[in-house]
Order: sequence, then structure tokens, then C-alpha cells
Amino acid sequence: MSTILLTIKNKVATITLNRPDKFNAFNREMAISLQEKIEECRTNQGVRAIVLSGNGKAFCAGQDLSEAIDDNGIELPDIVEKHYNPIIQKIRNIEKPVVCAVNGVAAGAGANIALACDIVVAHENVSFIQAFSKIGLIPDSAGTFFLPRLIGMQKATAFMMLGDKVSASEAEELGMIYKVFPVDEFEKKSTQLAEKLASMPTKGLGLTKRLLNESWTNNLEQQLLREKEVQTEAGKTFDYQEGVNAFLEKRKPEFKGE
Ligand code: T3D
Repeated sequence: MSTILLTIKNKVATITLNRPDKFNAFNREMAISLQEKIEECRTNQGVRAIVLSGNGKAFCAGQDLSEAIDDNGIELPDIVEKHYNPIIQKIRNIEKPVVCAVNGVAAGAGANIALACDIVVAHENVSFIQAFSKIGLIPDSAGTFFLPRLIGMQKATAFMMLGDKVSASEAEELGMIYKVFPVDEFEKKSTQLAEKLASMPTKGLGLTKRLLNESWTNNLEQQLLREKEVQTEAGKTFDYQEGVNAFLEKRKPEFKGE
């Protein structure tokens, strides 16, 4: 059975982490396969939104620790450089919305991969754990980049140093994730969210993501200039014309993602 599953329906690609007996912990094969699946979603014009989720009880328990200490296996710097860094880069650089539907515990790299996604939803029994400190590691997979930006330095530092279990409701209150859904509605609501995004002007959403990425390092003047340039690009899309025409004709727009 494949460690990563990919299905496409209603313009939504669902990528599922699939090592449920290991709480979807990443081995090498799974990390490389996830990179490949995100790439497939990038090049497939029929895909206009992506959902990342996990099979079974957990979303993802981070690095498979039995593989990490295998003397004959891949070394720690290579795990970070070749497994996790490209996953984060691919999630941030794909100009389509990525929803992380966190279906169970998200620990270590699993938590930080979730936080790198565009919109993160969870159900009420989920928890997020920066588990790294408990085994003497630092939070990788861009955790040190995104978490303080999402929730501020104080809470981020404490969560990372103490390895606290953060409940979904606390994560939502802190702005770490977008929304918590009731368990019995989680799948339906996550799918509805992704399908809504997939029916929207994909190019515009992708360009929004590009600007949000750039905003981390730009100053105000640079960002204002980039907004002018990227707005010009958005204004040339079919969906912009369609959106304005539909508004003026008082009808529902039919966006094509072009
Ligand atoms: O080389 C490098 O390491 C660099 C890369 C670093 C990136 C990282 O992600 S480092 C952080 C790695 N992750 C962790 O430290 C988390 C370890 N797991 C846990 O703390 C707990 O399992 C959980 C809090 C996630 C869940 O706890 P609980 O009590 O609900 O479940 P459990 O019984 O601990 O785990 C269930 C099964 O999944 C169990 O297998 P078993 O005994 O039923 O056969 C457990 O061994 C397995 N599992 C969970 N996490 C991992 C794992 N197996 C391998 N690696 C794991 N990370």
C-alpha cells in the first residue's frame, strides 16, 4: 500500500498521509512521495485546491524515529534538507490553496507541515505538539518561522521549549489555525471548504499566496509596489472579467481558474 494517497474529485486533490499504524510518521519513501504528489497537483490544471490529511487516528507524528536513528539510514542533515525543507517549499510555492485538514494528533514535523499550509482546520479532539524538545532537537519544517509569526514569540517559545500539547480550541483562539469543526462534521466541512476554494478564481488566490509569501521579507514600500505589479497580472485573468461581468449582470460567476 502506498504511503501517500492522491485522489481528485470536483477539482479538489486530496493527499492522504498513509502509515496509520505509525501515526503517519514520515519515513524516506513517504517524504519523497509527498513531494511528488504536491508537484503533480501543481502541474495538473484540473486541480484547483488541495487538501492534506491523514489516514487513521493521527494526522502525523513527524519523523519516524526508528528510521532516524538507523545507522545505515539517511543522516539527520539530509533528512531536513531532502525530506522536510522541499515539502515546506512546495506547499508555500504551489499557487493554489492548500487546506490542511488535521484529523488527529499533529506532532513534530507533522505539526509544522500543517502550519505551513494556507488554511488549517481541525476537529475538537486534535492536538498539536512541538515534540522536538523532548528528544533534544530543534523545531524544523519551518516551525521556527511560522509559529512565532502566527501566535507571537512568547507562546511560540513556550510551546517549543516545553513541548506542550496544544488543543485545537486553544490553537484556534491563538490564531494558529483557522477553525475547529465538530468531529462528526469534520470531513464534510473540510471538503466543503476545499470545494468552495476550488470554485473560486484560482489565479487570484495563487497570486494572493505569492504576495503573502513575499510579505515576510518585504518592507511596506516594496510590498505596495508588488501589489501594483501583481494586481496588474490578476487584472488580465479570465476570472477577473467574469467576476466583474457577473456582478454587473447580477448573476453567479462561473470561474474557470484562468
Ligand atoms: O532525524 C530527525 O529526526 C530529524 C527530523 C525531525 C523531525 C521530527 O518530526 S522530530 C519529532 C518526531 N516526533 C516525535 O517525537 C513524536 C513521537 N510520538 C509521540 O510523541 C506520540 O506517539 C504522540 C504524541 C504523537 C501520540 O501519542 P499516543 O499516546 O496517542 O500514541 P502512541 O502510542 O505513542 O503511538 C501510536 C503508535 O505510533 C505507536 O506504535 P505501536 O507501539 O502501537 O506499534 C508508536 O510507536 C507509533 N509512533 C508514534 N510516533 C512515532 C511512531 N513511530 C515512529 N515514529 C514516530 N514519530
